[in-house]
Amino acid sequence: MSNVAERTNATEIDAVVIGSGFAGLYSVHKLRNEMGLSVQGLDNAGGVGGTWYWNRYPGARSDTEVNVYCYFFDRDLYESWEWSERYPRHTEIRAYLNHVADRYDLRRSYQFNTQVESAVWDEESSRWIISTDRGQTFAARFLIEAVGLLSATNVPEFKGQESFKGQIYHTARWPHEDVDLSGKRVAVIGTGSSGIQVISELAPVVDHLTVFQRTPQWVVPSKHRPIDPELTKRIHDDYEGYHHSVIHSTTSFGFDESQISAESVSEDERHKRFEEVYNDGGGFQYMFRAFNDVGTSMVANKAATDVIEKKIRETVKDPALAEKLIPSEIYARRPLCCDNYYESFNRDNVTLVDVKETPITEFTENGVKVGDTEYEVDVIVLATGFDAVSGNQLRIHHEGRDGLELRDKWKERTKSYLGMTINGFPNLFMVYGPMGPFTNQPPVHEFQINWIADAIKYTLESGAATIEPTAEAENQWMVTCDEGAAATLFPKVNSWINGANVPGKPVVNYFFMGGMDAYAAITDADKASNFSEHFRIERKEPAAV
Ligand code: NA7
Repeated sequence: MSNVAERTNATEIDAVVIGSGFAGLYSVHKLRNEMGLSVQGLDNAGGVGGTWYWNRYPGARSDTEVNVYCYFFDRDLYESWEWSERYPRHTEIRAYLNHVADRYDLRRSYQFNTQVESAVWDEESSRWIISTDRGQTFAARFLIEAVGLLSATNVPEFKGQESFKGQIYHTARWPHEDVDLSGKRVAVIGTGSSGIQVISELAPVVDHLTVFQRTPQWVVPSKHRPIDPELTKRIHDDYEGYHHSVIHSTTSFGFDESQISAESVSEDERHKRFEEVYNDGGGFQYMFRAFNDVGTSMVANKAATDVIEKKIRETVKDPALAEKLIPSEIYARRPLCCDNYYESFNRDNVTLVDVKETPITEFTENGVKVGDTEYEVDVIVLATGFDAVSGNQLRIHHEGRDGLELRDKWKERTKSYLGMTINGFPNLFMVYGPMGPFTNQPPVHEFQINWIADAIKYTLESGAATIEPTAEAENQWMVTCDEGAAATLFPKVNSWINGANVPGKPVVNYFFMGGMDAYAAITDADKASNFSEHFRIERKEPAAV
């Protein structure tokens, strides 16, 4: 038995991958099938899917068009899988990810229902010692954390929660068995992406829906429709070119981003263009396809919200209700889209309760109390979101070099280099970790995993023990990210994007907002220089294990 195995009673492995969503599955495929490494995948879910394993609430679907909400690494996979809808439901996304797991025989590398409890760096052997809630220990040269940007749930504590006699469901921990809500009185707390989808889906089904809204958000329709055959043909005719255009864009959402600023055109033209894109549907499209300065210019931003405001007033029949649904903040959260959202509030069986001024006081035996008013319900749906970006990483105890704890390192700021590597945490790679690009995820996961694979390959081929970003590189990256974010309007509004949705979490910048194209250039340059500029590569042989 080797030294490290003897000391730690661990199973030795080249790499541990945490997570089996889009990022985890491709990581296992890349490292095991393409690079020939031994890989152990771990996930606390009961099967593959990542966030889609858990998000099964009524109406749950991707609001990214499916032609870019999938893998690109295998053209045959891309072309042979037939999606049925432009914005796929959670069931279809899970079916796709299960198909991928089968097609590349990935399941045999995974152990599900397994929570990683800790990852501790062992200096002597240059290994990560990874412990699970099942009492297992792995000693891995490389640790890949594909734990999800939006996966760790944010569950507020409401006074009296335990006294409520009905059921309480969080959207991102929805039961696997069918939950029949027809004929029920249902409360929905939260009006973000998940809330608006669940509200629109449940309104026609339930007996009564009471929506508890703290902050209204700008919602445009998704204009759900079948996949455009023209677009499919265009992609098939120039697959490589299309993929290249996705990576070398700002947001990687696969549509033509505008090159024109709203400020440069007349008010009439602005209005006309926003109407046009609004009528075609899609939140990211509305923010990035109409003009290129909605996220940076107050003039453009106001022009964008003027059109949505007008639509809300046209749609919602009761003017007082429309007023309550119109946000007072600028358009600088993650943009939302959903069909029939505002229409739902015209229904007799839907009530909107504003909990901005008077927050929810408590849950009672029979429902939800706000001030002196009690709303009696059978079921409460918490659409209260996620401890985003860093939440899942911080739920694992990490100890890097010299006993440095990640929770301490990230107490004030979640620091990283490129959103993939952390100073003091050698051979640890995150997919879409903090300070990564603010984009559509699946194609960017693939891009990052390819980069990570190259970094691992370089480390192995050069006979090195470890690769780790320098403190200077990390600090400089933080400055780059912060300067980029400061040039946008996003820091002006509180949401999960800046950590403001979780009490006690640092309200800071968590993203590189300079666009995917720029990010690709920066990461490619590191690769081209053999990681020489921003990384410390220890060229000693790892200690005998
Ligand atoms: P979000 O977008 O974080 O939305 C959570 C919602 O829950 C939001 O409306 C919150 O209001 C509301 N909330 C949270 N806590 C409370 C309390 N205590 N009382 C009342 N209302 C509350 O999460 P989603 O799941 O909808 O979407 C997250 C991302 O997942 C989404 O952007 C996609 O990328 C996928 P607030 O705005 O904080 O006032």
